Amino acid sequence: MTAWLLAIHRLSANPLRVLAALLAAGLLSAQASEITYKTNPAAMAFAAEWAAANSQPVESVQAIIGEAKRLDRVIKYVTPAPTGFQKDWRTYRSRFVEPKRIKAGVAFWKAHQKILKETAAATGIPAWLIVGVIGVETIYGQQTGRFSTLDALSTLAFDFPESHPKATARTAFFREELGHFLQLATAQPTPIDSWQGSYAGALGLPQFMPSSWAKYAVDGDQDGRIDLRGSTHDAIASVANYFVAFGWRSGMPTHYPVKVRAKDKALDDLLAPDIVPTFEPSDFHQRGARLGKAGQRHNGKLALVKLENAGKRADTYLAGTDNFYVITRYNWSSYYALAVIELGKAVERQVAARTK
Ligand SMILES: [Ca+2]
Repeated sequence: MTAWLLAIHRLSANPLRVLAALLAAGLLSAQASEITYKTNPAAMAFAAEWAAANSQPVESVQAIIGEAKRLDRVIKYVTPAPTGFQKDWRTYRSRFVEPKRIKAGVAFWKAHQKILKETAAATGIPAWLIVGVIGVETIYGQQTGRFSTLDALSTLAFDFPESHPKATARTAFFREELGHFLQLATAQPTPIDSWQGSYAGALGLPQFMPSSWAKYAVDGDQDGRIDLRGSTHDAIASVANYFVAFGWRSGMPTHYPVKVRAKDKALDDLLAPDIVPTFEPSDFHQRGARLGKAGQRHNGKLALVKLENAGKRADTYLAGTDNFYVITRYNWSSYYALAVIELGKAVERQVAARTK
C-alpha cells in the first residue's frame, strides 16, 4: 500500500484529493496508521528470535514484521473503559439470540446437514453446539473480521496498552499468537498481508486464534489442507474437535434451572468457585439453591452461575454442568456460553419444526 500510495502522491498535483478519493472508495481506512514496526526494537528482536527458533532467515522475518502497521483502533478496543461497565445478560443475549441470526442458522444447518450429522456421530458433539458457536462468532461466516491479522497481532504484541491491569500477560500471549500466525501464514501460498480477522487476531468461520488453529483445527473435507476461512467442513470439524479436546461429555446437559433467594448469605459459598463445577446437587439444596427434578438427579458436579442484568432486573441464575464449563473454554465467559446454547437450541427447534 505505502509504495504505490507514495507514487500517486508524486504524480498527482493534488495528493489530498487523491487521498480523499481513496478514502471515499473504501480503499483506505481512516484509522490506518502509517507507523510500522520496522524501527521497533522489541518487534525486531521478536522477529530475530522467531526466525532462529523456526530456522528461517532473520532478514525475511524482520521484513515481514517490519511491514506490519500499528492499528490505533485495536489499541483503543483493548484499553479498559474508565467508568464501570455493568454486565447485562438481556442486552448481551439480544445481540445473538435474535431472528436474523436464527434464520441464518437455519439456512446454515440445512445447507450442511449431512456434515453436521456425520460430525456429531463421529465426535459426540451435537449439531446445535457447533451451529451455536459459528453463529455467535461470525453469523455463519458473514462477519469474520476486516482487520489485517499481521497488523492487529503486531499491534497487540508490541503496543499493548500499559494501563491495562494484565498488560504483561497479554503482551506475552499476543507474542505467542503472532508466532503461531507466522507459522500458519508463511506455510500457505496466500500473501501474509491478505489474512484478515478480528481485531484480536481470531480467524475464519469459527474465529480460532492462531494457537488454537495449530492445536485443534482439523481437515474436515480431507483435501490435504486446513482452511478455516474457506472450508465450512473444516470449520465444523474443527469446532467439534476443540470441544472433544476439552472433554465434552456426550449426552450430558449443559445446565439446569435453579431457584435462589438472592439475598441468602449461603449463596456466597456456591458462587465462590464461579463457573467451575464444584458442588453435588445436595450441596445446592443445603444452601438454599433449589434444583428441579432433572438437576437433583444430575450425576456429577455443578456450578452456580450468576449472570447480571445491569442491576435493572433480578440476576439470572443457572446450575452449570461440566459441559457448560467446556463451552466456556472456547471463550471464557458464562454470558458467551449461554448465548451459544440458546442460539444453537433455537436454530435446532426451528429446523425440527420445519421438517415435521
Ligand atoms: Ca480442508
